[in-house]
Amino acid sequence: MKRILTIQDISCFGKCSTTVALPVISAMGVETVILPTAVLSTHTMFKGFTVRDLTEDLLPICEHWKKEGFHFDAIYTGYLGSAEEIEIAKKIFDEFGGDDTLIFIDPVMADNGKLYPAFDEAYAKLNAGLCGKADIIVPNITEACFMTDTEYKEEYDEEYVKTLLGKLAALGAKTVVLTGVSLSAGNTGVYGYDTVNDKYFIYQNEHIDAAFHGTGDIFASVCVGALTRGLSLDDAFKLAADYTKDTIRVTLDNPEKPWYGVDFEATIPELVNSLSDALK
Ligand code: PXL
Repeated sequence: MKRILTIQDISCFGKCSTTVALPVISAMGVETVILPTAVLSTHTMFKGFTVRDLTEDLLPICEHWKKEGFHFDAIYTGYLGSAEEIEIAKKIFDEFGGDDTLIFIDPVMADNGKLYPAFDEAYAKLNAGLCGKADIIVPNITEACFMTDTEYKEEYDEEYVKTLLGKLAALGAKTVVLTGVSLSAGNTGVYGYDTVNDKYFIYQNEHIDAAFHGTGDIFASVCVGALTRGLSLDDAFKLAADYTKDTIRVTLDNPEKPWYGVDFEATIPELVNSLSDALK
């Protein structure tokens, strides 16, 4: 069985980061090892959350793993709480990375033109440095703008997207993928650039006009799970985009409308079926 290490926080309540990655990647038939960067009572979109920072535990945990000789087929980082944790993530890539370990980074820090409460522009630049070490990065347009000093636009054309992809590629990652890219009214999806094969790829599906927290984490978890199972970039991004969209649709049908996270638990069987079809 393949094995992914995911490095991100545990938000005890709120369905995001580790509490999404662990069940989703496990359901995709991949062993999921977690390295929690912090424990929060909820994610940071709630008011008054508590945080227990785990920065000083990260390297000792990894040293133990190194002694045990553990190997990871992929390392997936999401929300990292601080500049120091970005530096530690780099060390972990150096220790456990290699030709047979996919480094997948979702530089979680911003959305809708704004940084999340815990972050500033200096943090965004450090994240850009981390992204340079990746095989694949999956920022949204806001994150890409903060990392590349580009003006954020709500309305844009394909030229703007390609320019952003070029600037992201210049950071050093092998494949750069922008998420939440809408190229026509009513549609949204991904637009990627594979620098190794000098190839663009696009996948668009229906845009559902609703904002739920944690959808980026769902999307990234499915991508890294699918790539680790051996799907192509095109197939992995299609699976992730479709699953995320279907999960938002199902969540909208929930009369409780849980804004803090989507009902991915209800759509996991569909994910498992779609993955096994894609693997045929
Ligand atoms: O979903 C991304 C995320 C992960 N972890 C924490 C967050 C957020 C987004 O706000 O606050 C703690």
